[in-house]
Amino acid sequence: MPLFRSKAEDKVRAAGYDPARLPPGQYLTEKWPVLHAGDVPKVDLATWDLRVWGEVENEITLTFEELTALPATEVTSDIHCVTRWSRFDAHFKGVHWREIAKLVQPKSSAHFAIAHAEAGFTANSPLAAIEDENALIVYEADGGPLTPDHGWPVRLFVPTKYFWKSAKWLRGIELTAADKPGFWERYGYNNDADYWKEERYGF
Ligand SMILES: Nc1nc2c(c(=O)[nH]1)N[C@H]1C(S)=C(S)[C@@H](COP(=O)(O)O)O[C@H]1N2
Ligand SMILES: [Mo]
Repeated sequence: MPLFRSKAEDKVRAAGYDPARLPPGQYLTEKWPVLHAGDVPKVDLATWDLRVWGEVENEITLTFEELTALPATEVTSDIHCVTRWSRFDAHFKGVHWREIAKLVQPKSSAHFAIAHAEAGFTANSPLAAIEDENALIVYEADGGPLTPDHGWPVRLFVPTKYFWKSAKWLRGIELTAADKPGFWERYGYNNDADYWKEERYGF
């Protein structure tokens, strides 16, 4: 799609960004679209917790207070959705995996991170993808708490993959030895989801 590509790149240039930041088949949007299956869950912070379990030495369950008391990290990174919109310089604040890893001590057999969200939603990534410098367990976006639509109180951000791997309404992270395709992956989305390779659908 050379014509689409050049128009999309022109828009990126006009917005003052380097067009090399736009993965193939994507276009830049200034908005932050809302996308998910099902309804926005009603979450009660008083009973909310985040469990980390599986191939770890110590399983943990953190309350929202305990999570937000851990050292915070701020990340500015680009979002690329499989439906072709990209949003540049999204700003997230939250807890980096390294802080969680100190508490749970992943075993050497831990190769995959399965994000578990409200209503049974799951999303799988290699553990390396959530160890990425810019990956984050997010509780603030663009300078304020997440909105319910975008995953309040806590969502995941997996910067190296299409955005469907970034589970909203996160409730747990399970470390596994073997991969376990998540909700969208079972629906036909590509398991690897590398936006530079346009791994959108199928295998
Ligand atoms: N819990 C949950 N998280 C989810 C989804 C979902 O259906 N349920 N959809 C994913 C998809 S397909 C996308 S594109 C992003 C959209 O996030 P946003 O609405 O904040 O833009 O959330 C991802 N996280
Ligand atoms: Mo999506």
